[in-house]
Amino acid sequence: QTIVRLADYRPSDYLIDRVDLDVRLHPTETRVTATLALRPNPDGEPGAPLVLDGDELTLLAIALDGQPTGPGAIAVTPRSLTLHQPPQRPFVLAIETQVNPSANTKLMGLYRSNGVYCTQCEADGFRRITYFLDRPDVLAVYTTRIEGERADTPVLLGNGNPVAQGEIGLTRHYAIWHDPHPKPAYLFALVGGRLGRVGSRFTTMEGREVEIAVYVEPGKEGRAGFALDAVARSMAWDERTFGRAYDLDVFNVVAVSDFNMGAMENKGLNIFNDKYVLASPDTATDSDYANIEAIIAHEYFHNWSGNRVTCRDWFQLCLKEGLTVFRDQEFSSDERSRPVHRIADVRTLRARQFPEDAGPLAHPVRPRAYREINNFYTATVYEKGAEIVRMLRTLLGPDTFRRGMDRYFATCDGTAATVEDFLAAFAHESGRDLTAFAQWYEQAGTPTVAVSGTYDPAARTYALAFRQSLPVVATEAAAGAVDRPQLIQPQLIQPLVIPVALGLVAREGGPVEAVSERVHDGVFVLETAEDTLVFEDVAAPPVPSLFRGFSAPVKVEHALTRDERLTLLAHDGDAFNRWQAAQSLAMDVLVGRAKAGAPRDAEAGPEGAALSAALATFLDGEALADPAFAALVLTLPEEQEVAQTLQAEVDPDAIWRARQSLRVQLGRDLGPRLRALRAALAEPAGTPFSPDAASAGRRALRNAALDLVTAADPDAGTALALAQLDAATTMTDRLAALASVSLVPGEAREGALARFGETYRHEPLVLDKWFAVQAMIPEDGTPDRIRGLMRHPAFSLGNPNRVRSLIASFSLNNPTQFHRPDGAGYDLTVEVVLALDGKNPQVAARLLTSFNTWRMVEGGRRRRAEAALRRVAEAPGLSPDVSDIAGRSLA
Ligand code: B3K
Ligand code: ZN
Repeated sequence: QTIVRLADYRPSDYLIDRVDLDVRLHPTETRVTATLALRPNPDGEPGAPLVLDGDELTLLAIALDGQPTGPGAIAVTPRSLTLHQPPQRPFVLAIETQVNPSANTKLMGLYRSNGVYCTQCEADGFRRITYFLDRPDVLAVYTTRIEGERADTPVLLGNGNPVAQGEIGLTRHYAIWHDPHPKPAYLFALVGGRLGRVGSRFTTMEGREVEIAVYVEPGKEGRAGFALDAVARSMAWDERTFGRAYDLDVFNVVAVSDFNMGAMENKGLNIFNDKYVLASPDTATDSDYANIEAIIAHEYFHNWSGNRVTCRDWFQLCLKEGLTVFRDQEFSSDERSRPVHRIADVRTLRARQFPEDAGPLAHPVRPRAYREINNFYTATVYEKGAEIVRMLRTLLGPDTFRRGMDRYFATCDGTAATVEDFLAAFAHESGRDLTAFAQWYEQAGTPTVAVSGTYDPAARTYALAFRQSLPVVATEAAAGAVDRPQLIQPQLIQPLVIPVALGLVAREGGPVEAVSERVHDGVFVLETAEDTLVFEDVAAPPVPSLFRGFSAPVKVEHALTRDERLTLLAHDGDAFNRWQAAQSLAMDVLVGRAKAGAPRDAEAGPEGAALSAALATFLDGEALADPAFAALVLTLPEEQEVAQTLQAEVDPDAIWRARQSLRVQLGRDLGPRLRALRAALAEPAGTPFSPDAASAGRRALRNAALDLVTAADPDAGTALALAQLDAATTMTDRLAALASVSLVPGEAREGALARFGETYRHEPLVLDKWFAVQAMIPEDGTPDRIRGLMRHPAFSLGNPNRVRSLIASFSLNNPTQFHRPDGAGYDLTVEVVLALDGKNPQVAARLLTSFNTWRMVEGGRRRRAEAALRRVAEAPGLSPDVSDIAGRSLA
C-alpha cells in the first residue's frame, strides 16, 4: 500500500464542473448513472490520461460525448477507471455502475441502516458510488435524481434544494435535488427511507426563509425536538458571532443507527449517528444533551468552515476540523458556562490528545504523509487543531481575529484552501508575520514549558524564567513519519510561539497589579527556547497564575508549593486555574501514591488531608453558587492522566489503587458535607425536566458527591444509589446511580444491572450505556462479562455504537483490565479487532488505537501488548486501516 505525501501534491489533470446523478435505489442492485461534465485543468498536465477512482463498483456502461467508448479506450481495475486519451476540450462522460447497499458493512459509500438508504462519502466513499475524481480539490455543481419504491422510501433527500418530484407507475417515485454551491464529492449525500420528520423555519439575517428539519425513525419524533432547536440556535449564533448566514432553502438532518463516527456535514443534508440526535429525559443524559448540541452545531458550522471553503487535500484536514471544533467549543461556551466548558474541553484534550501525541501514533496537526487517511481523523487534528486556532485568537486579540476570519471566508469562498491560505488572512489583517506560529501545524508532540519564579525583595522585582522543550518521542514523530524510522530533520525542532495568559496573585488573596511591558492584555508571548519575564514594583512574593484558561496546549512544569496551590484554588481570578490548582494538588497525591506502589490500605497521608481540607472550605463557600464548577473541582484526574504524568514503567493497578484510596479519603473526610449538598441540591418533586446547564450542573454535583460517598462507605452509598435508581426521573441520575452501584461487587449490583437491562431492552442507545458501565468495571471478571454480553441479543459487531460502548469503553476507559498483567485485556481487544476488520475496517482500526500507550506500561504488560499487536500485524488479509495502525504502533 502506497504512502501519500503532502510534498507530492499536484493539481488534478482534469476538472469536473457538473455532475448529474441518477440513482435508482434497490436493496442489492442499486444503479447509478453519473453524467460528468469534464474539462482539462489548465494547471494540470496536458494530454494526461483521465484516471477516475472506484471501489467495489460494477461497471455497466460508459459513453463519451454520447458515444460508446471504442475498444481499448478505457481500462478498468478494481480501484480505477482510466480513459487513455481524453479529449483536450470540455467533454461529457456518462457512466453507469451498480452497487449493493445491503452488503456494504464498511458503512462507506451507499449503505442501508435499519432499512434506510444513506451515504457516507468522507474521506473517500464517493468512489464507492460511482467512478470519480474523488479528491477534495475537484469542485462540481450536483443535480441528483433519486428514485425508489414509495412504500420503502417515501422520503428521498439530497444535497441542496428540492426541485421536482413525481410518481413512476403505481409503486415508484422520484425526487430531484439541485445544489448550486460547487462542492467536493466527499460532501455528497442522499437518503431514502421511511422516516418521521420534525421541522421548523429559520429566517436568516439576509432574509432567506429556511425550512429546517430533523428526520428520525418513525415513532421517535418526540426525541428530535432538542436537536431541531439546536440547529436554529447554531444558525443564529454563527450569524451573531461570525457573520455567517445559511445559503440554501432547506437544511436537513437525518439520524441513522449505523454510523462510523458522530455525524457528517454533507451540504444541506447532515447525516448523524442517532446517538447525537435523539434525546428525551428518560433516555439521554445531560452529557448526551450537551454532545447533541455541540455536534449539531459542529456540523452546521462546517457549512462555512469546510463546505463553502473546503480543503485542497486531506493533509489540510485540520483546516476544517480544528477550526470547526474551535467554533463549536465557542458556541457551547456561549450557550452554557464558559469556564465549565473550557475545563471539560481541556480534560478531553489531556485524556485523548496528549497520550496520542506521546505515543507511536503521534503526528503533526498537519501530517506530511499517510497510508490511510481515515486513520487521521484524530484528537490531534481535531482537538489540538482547535487549540491552535484558539492561540491565534489569543495572540491577535478578538477583533483582529474576527477580521482575519472574515477575510479568510471572503478570499477563499468557493475554493479548496490550505493552512497557508488560512494564516495569510490573519497575517494580512494583523500585519504580523505568522511564519514562526505556523510551526504548531508541523511539529508533533506536546511541548513542556518549565517555569520558575524568583522574587528579589531589594529590587522589588519578580522574575519568571520560561524554558520550552519537546519530548524525544515527539521529535521522532515530528518528521511526519508514517514509515518510521524516517529521518528526523533537526531543523524541524524549532521553538514554538506560545501565548502564556498569566497574572499574579497575592499570598493572602487578591490580584497583584504588577507591571511588565511584555505583557499585553494579560498575555506574555514565549517565542524562544528560553526567556525571562520580569515584573517591576512587586511589593511581596506573589503566586503566579500561569496559562490561564489553558492558553496553550502544553504541559507546565512549575514547582508550586502546596500552599501556593491552595492560594490559587481559593483566590485566583481565573476559574480554569482554580480548577487546575485542585487538580494539581490531587495529581501530586496520586503520583506519590502510585510511585510508592499504592498498597491497598494506604493510610491517608498529610497531602490527602490537606486536599480534603481545601475542598471542604471550597464546598462550604461556593458549591451551591456554581454546582457544575464544583463537580469538576471534586473530580479527580483520570487514571490515564496520572499515567501520562508518570510517563514510563506505568503500573495501572498502582494508579487505580492510588486513585481509589484518595476517593475513599475524600469521601470519608467530606462525607457529611457531601450528604448535605445532595440534600440541598435535590429537586423538589414535580420539577419539570430541563437540560439547561444550571440544572445539569446541579445533577452533576449531586452525582459527584454520590460517587465519593459510595467510595468511602460502599454499603451506605449503594443504598443511596439504589434509592436514586428507583426514584430518578432522568437518565442522568439513573445512570450515575448505576455507575456507582457497579463499582461495588455483590448481589445488589447484579440485581440492579439485570433490572436496568430488562427495562431498556428495546432502547439500543440506553443499552449502550448499560454495556459501557459493565465494560468499565475494574475487576478481573470483566473480560468474561464482556464476552457474555457480546452474545446479548442487542449486541452486534455490525453496529459501531454497540462496538464502541461494549468494547472500546473497555479498551480505552478501563486501564486496569485492558492492561491486565495476564494479557487477557489485550487478547479480548485483538480478538474483536480481527473479527471486525473484515466487516468494518474503520471501526476496527479505531479500536486498535487503544494500544497507543503500550510502550509506557511496565515490562511484563509491555511484552504482552507487543505480542498482541504483532498478532494483529501478522494476521492474513488485514485491511489497510488496521494494518496501518498496527504497523505504526509497532514501529
Ligand atoms: N467530517 C466528518 C468526519 C468524517 C470522518 C471520515 N472517516 C465529521 C466531522 O468532523 O464533522
Ligand atoms: Zn468536523
